[in-house]
Amino acid sequence: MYSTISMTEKSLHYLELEEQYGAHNYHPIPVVLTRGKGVHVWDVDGKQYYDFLSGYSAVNQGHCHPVIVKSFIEQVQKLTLTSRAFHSDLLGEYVKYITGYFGYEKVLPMNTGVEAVETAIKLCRKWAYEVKGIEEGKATIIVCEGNFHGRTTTVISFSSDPQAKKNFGPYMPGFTAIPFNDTEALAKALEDKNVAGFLVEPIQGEAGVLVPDDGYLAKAKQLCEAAHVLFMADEIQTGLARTGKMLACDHENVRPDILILGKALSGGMMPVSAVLADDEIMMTIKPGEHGSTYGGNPLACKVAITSLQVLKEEKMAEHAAAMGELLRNELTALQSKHISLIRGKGLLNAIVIDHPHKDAAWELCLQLKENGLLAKPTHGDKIRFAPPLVITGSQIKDAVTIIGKSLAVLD
Ligand code: IF1
Repeated sequence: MYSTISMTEKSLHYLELEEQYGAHNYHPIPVVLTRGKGVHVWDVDGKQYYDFLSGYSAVNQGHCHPVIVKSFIEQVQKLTLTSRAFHSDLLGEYVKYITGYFGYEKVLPMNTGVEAVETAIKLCRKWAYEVKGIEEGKATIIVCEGNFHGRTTTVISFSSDPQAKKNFGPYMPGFTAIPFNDTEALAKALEDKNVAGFLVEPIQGEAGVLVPDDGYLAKAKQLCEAAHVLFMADEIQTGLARTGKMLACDHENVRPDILILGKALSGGMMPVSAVLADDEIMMTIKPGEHGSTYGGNPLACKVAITSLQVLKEEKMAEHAAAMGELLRNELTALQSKHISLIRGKGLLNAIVIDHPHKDAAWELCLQLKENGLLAKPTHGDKIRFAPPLVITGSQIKDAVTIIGKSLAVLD
């Protein structure tokens, strides 16, 4: 069943440079990309691919979206960084825009996703001590098994993935893990008076696009409210139109107490993340208590405003909903004996491969690459299908033809 991988000398050259001089903390699909536009990327030999990963949902707006690129270039020639020691004429405009966009009183700008998660944890703890009145040092945060929230030492402390965690201890205390999609377990965990917050991904991405039961988020939010506990949604991967709504929580009309955004907030141009909350929570942090050199820099502010505008103006949420349905229908119509499950919402989808060989999903991804489509396995037997949201119906059909053809490698 092993596919022969065609590697040109040119791509091998880049692979070898990475192999020799870069840390070995990744195991990428052997393709070397040099250009992207919309749903497509091109390798160093000029071969074109559909990008079915979208930088793990960072390029929802499509590669090098012309409107975002224009905005980026304008700002990069004008002012890029002031630090927060001084004001800029873009921070004010941005914070007004993004809070209005999502309906919160305040925003705290950061850079990477995990920094936003860390910010949410700090906010939650501060609120717990200064507003809720939990005894200092006692606050706990409930998280879900199978979570992925990033890679800092604190955040991996409550990961259930040994790969992410092993030999990186000692671990940060103060987190309790419960099963995902289990409101009874949540209700039980909330009986502890020292619980300050519940941190959850509305759909678990890294776990293999685990979509919870309808009503889970609404019920969880309700339980948190009753227990005077903050509901914190990590929408870094699920947010910004990816699942067919602006936020995945919108599917159940849930408004998180703390909303965490990242990735597509810059359309894939640079790391831009944000934490949104109302004053009762956000005003617990005072000058000098939290921040970041690059957080809220003028370039990020400008790019984020434009990235959010593009999502709305091009109706990307509605489009993702329609294209996602088409994608799942077309995948189902393949009737492949190698696909045991197709799941997802909007354009955040995954298939589960049913095959005796443990590397079958990896082999399929290599074959997909040969046939012009890039995707990556997660947790062994799952493959995520999450193209940029600008994909058209005929491109979906074309891509599924490639997937169908590639599945033959598993026969
Ligand atoms: C890598 C996964 C995806 C995230 C959620 C926070 C973060 C992420 C829900 C942290 C980041 C990325 C990280 C990336 C791979 C990718 C990933 F497979 F690891 F789990 F998307 F599913 N919350 N996810 O998904 O954001 O600090 O990276 O900006 O290589 O680690 P970050």
